[in-house]
Amino acid sequence: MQFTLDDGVERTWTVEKIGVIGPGIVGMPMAALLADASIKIGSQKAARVHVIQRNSISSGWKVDAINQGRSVIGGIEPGLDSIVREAVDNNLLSAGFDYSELADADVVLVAIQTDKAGFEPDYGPLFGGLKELAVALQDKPANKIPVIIFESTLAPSSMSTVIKDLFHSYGLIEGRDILLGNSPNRVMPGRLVERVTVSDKLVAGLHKATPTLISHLYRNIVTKGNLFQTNSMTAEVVKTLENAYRDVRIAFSSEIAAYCDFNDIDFYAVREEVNNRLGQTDNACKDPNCVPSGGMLIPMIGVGGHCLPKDGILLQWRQITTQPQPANSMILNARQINDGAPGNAIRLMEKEFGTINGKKVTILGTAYRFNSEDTRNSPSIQMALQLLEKGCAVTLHDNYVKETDQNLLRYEVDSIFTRDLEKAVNTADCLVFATAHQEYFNNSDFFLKHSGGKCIFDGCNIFQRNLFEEDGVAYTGIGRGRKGPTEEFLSFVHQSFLHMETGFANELQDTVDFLNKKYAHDQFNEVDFGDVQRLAASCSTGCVIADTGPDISPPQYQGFSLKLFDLPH
Ligand code: SAJ
Repeated sequence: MQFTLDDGVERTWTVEKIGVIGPGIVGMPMAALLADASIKIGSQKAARVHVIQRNSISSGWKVDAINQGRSVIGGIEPGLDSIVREAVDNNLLSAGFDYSELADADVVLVAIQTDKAGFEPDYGPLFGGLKELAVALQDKPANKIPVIIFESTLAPSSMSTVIKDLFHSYGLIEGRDILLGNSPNRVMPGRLVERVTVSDKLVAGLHKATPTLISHLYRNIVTKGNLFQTNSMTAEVVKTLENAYRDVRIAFSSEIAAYCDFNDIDFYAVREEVNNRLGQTDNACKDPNCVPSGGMLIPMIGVGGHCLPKDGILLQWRQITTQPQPANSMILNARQINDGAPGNAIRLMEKEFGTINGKKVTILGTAYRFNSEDTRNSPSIQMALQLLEKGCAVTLHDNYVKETDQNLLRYEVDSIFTRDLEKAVNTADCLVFATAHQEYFNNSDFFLKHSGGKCIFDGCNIFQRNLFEEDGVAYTGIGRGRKGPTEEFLSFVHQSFLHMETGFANELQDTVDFLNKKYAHDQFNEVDFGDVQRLAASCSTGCVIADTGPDISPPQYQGFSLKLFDLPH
């Protein structure tokens, strides 16, 4: 494949060595799939993939594991173990600690976790890795222009400012010595291989040649999804808004469910009907392992994981830190609402079952998502801490999570954690289903058998009310009211959702205008709102961005309107 940069020289693209920095839930499947695909670009030899891992106490073991042909990701990950084994057996995949191995790489994928610190991105670990990469690339062969692809989530404008500047400070000039690109991951624990293979993916860069090169490479592994080419800042905006909008839609549903629970209305009937009216439906009301993608999402005991709690902040970082007054933001409101969810779940339990103080409570599911070992920002841990404060004897159960899990240790809940289901259930007065692991919903008979005298709180839409109530067991859960909704209420929820869609679009348009004014350094790098709508719609978990509209008062129903809309004007 030929490509041309600003010097006008026509070059042939050759890919014989691919580096992948950070074998986590993003880097591990990407490395394995790229190696397994035996990619030949500009050479007769299949490209070899070399993974770089920091030599830390918690993760250094991954190097040996990969070199022995083992995936380093726990939980149920269909396909991943065998792909890693085959790629290592075929001598196409290896791992090590030494960044100098990447000096002659043609492509480097960066899959180091990014985070937020207050209202700013926390690029500590990312920059640690990039500095070592930059040092290694100072010894690159003169004729090579490595393409550095960020799979990591970046706050909008990062690529054209802090990241470009970092490489520049090591004498590596974008568009001359290196090409900076991004293809933000859309992975999902439990479906890592499937997501890369079938999902649409954004491929972007600062130079217009870069997305074409990345597409050419990724076409080998994204075999059933589309690759959408764009500029870096658009990809940064789309990536962060997808999760920010998910967070907003969960907050929306959480407020509606709280109203329903207070008034004994069946939230799931409301959700089905309103999503029908919106034309944004899914199967998640009935299937606890269906990833919700309809308009209204499903409120649970909180919003965990690494991405949703931070990406709204990353999206608005530049505005928040530039403007003197507090930001006028639905995205920030949603954060507060969702952070309050574990406490709301406890209040709902107490409303139904009476005071919980001093009781023995077992939380089933410690990972933040089903069938996974991932405990990052897990609401189960937050709920456990709040229950401990109320004097409860708390047990956390999870068969996927390791006893040495870093978050169990960090929050000092390792001593109340067990993988023994029978023990966890038998000792409890109250069972809280927090994560819809298959192990739980395939075992309803076990829970029925052991639920005598206990109360059951369904915090993750795992069971239907009648399953337990028919056996006389005290059961409640988020959104499990008994009455069907009135037409007036349905219409209010529908109108409120439309109000939220427009409000979110208006907020996003402001962000796009702000970013363009300050950070789009040429026409190629400008963000177009229509493009953002089009690219967000390619997210497989549903991300319909409405058109902007007039700023009008929020709908009300018998004096109730959503806190999500309480924006200072
Ligand atoms: N949640 C709800 N209700 C819902 C959906 C989710 O309460 O209806 C909660 C979950 O229980 C969990 C949290 O939100 O605690 C996050 O779960 P998630 O399934 O929305 O997303 P993640 O964090 O596992 O992965 C997201 C994914 N984004 C989307 O689905 C839009 C994934 O595609 C991204 O690759 C990933 O973030 C990432 O790395 O950014």
